[in-house]
Amino acid sequence: MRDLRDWIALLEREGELARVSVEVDPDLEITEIVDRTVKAGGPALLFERPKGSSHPLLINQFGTERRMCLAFGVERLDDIAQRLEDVLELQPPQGLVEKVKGLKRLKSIADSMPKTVSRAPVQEVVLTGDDIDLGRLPIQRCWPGDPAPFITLPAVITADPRTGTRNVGMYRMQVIDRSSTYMHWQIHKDGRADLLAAEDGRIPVAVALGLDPVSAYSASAPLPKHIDEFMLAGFLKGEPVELVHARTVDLDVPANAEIVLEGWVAKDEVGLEGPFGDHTGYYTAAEPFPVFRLSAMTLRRDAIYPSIVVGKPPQEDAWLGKATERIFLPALRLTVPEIVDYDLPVAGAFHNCAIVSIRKAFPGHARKVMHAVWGLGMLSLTKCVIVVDAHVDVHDYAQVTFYVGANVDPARDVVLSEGPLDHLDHAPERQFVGGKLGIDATAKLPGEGARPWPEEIEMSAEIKALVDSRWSEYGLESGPSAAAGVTRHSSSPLRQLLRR
Ligand SMILES: Cc1cc2nc3c(=O)[nH]c(=O)nc-3n(C[C@H](O)[C@H](O)[C@H](O)COP(=O)(O)O)c2cc1C
Ligand SMILES: [Mn+2]
Repeated sequence: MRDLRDWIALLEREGELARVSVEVDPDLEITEIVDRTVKAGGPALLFERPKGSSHPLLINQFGTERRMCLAFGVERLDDIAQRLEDVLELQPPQGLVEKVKGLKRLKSIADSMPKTVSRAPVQEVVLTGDDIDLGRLPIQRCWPGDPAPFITLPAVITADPRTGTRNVGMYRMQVIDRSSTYMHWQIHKDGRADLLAAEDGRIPVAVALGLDPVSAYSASAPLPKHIDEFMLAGFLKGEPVELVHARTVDLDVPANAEIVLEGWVAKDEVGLEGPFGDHTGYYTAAEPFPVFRLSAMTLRRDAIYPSIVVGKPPQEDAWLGKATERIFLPALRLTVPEIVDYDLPVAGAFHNCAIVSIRKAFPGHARKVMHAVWGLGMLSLTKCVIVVDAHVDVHDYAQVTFYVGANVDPARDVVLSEGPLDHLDHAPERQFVGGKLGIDATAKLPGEGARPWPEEIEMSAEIKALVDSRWSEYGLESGPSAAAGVTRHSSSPLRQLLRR
């Protein structure tokens, strides 16, 4: 998919899009409609007549697992991770066949690099000076306590002033007036680091709105600073992101975007951003953030404005987070190979809790993994880490609760540590730092100060096979697979809610 239009067409063909043709107010009204739609597992919504704007508004494009899979062209989100794993696990090839396979994989990386093009639909209309007007766009005010409209689904493009490396991040932007916004670069994020590295005190910034879904997702991906998020997008799409040079700043922008905002952010110009009804489920208090001053606004004549609402989970962003959880599993395993799987519960707003299963091999192993998680990229902000054994399904919260209850002696198996916390976490006494909780719910080894560990109850394979084969004789209603499925693969109510 090259652009948002290909994506909207696909959604429509798949029965995943509803058009709302009556006039609807981007001030709060859209939020309430979307909140109900997301919670009901409903379709993406294209508001054709947002009040006060001639541009349609697309929202809830990511709101279900099915749409997320359609966006990536996969059956299950785990299939995306498989492609990454193939590249990450690249070993020196043995025979000729292996060598050819290896070259193909390397080629898939080479083909991921963004390429520059000359045709740019996003520059059909170029507005500068007094013609710049954010008021043309149907920017939502999401929650009653928000003081202004916020741009919520942007891909914010900067370059590291020292190396020139591109960064793309999703950071909300509170509208100040027709040609300026705040830039919500949290303390741990790459965009802020680019600004801090500027020797002359300011950096050019470009904001792309309305991208193909994979490029839009990639702006939210927590890549290491020196990796360009558009390269990840190209790899995941299987075709490069097409870029064109911006009109008033020295940056490249997606040629097929719907809208691009160009401008500057300076270190010494800050103002009070917020409060904002946030993905934590609370209003984040007003805090100083830098101002983004527009030097140009370029767009397609009939540009479609993309938006998202965050709030008390689950909201649409749940599936952006789940995509990240799945896509980054191979990278996580590369550094901590004993990790089998992990789950970041949506209700834990992603940074509050991580459940990790490991192939436990030695005393203290669960503690090693907790500290690894607290030392890895954005996962380092995780407040609570629960470690379980390899056979436990980390996505089944009932199973996890069982082992947390049954296997844990709080006097021995709970680790209290300290470290950096998420920018938005309101609970710690001091912002940005506070406590960490580790719960070791693995079976304990003799070397870990446990009495002989009892055996878990499990029916023998022979009896299971016998009952399977005789099931129809018993005259019971549910089939053998259904009966067996209840114990082994039950999913948590939250996952079922998100699946609907
Ligand atoms: C819908 C949505 C809104 C977000 N808003 C912000 C934000 O306002 N500020 C921020 O620092 N991160 C925000 N994030 C998280 C960042 O996009 C994410 O941490 C990303 O990795 C940042 O890019 P970076 O690693 O290049 O800094 C948001 C994520 C999503 C999905
Ligand atoms: Mn980055």
